Amino acid sequence: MTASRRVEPDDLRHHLNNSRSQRILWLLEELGLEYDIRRYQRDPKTMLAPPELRQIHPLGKSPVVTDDGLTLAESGAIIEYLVGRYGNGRLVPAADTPERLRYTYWLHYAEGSLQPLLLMKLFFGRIEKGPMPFFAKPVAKAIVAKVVGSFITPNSSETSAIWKANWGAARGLPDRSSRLRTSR
Ligand SMILES: N[C@@H](CCC(=O)N[C@@H](CS)C(=O)NCC(=O)O)C(=O)O
Repeated sequence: MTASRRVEPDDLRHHLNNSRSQRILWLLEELGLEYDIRRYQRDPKTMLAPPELRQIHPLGKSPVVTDDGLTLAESGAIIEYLVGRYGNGRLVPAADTPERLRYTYWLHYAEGSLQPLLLMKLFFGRIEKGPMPFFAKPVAKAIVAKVVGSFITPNSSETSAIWKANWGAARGLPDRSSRLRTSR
């Protein structure tokens, strides 16, 4: 880890507990940057972010960073910004190479393909356990079973199989998912 920048006092990361912003903290550490953190706590009942986070960015989500007067949300955008501005060529493959395309693919895959399925799994898993009149329970259970069985499980199995096959290949193991190889 090399320290490459002294962050000004108003440069901040806005950290919501138990959230994706952990990944940005990890990246800031890898880049050896100094930074300030402002902490926010989720509402323990709804698990939503507190309203103060909307004063930083209208979406009111985490992660969000403030740097040099710029406020930026969205994990992938923040990662590209930090690596591009402070990485000095580290942590990113050279432009216009198959490796760079692979990097871009997986960066977007996390939020674009994988995370929506994980969230659906989480939320649908909560429905059955939530409070509801006893007569509504069988209906709720049937709806959850239908959505989980016909959409969430098949999609998440396929999505994680592709992920595992590709990361195995990245570690020198056989790549069984040729459909996702970058070709030029
Ligand atoms: N796609 C966005 C998702 C941001 C997001 O939904 N963050 C969650 C935390 S992991 C959040 O702020 N949840 C609180 C809320 O929705 O009120 C990203 O990757 O930055």
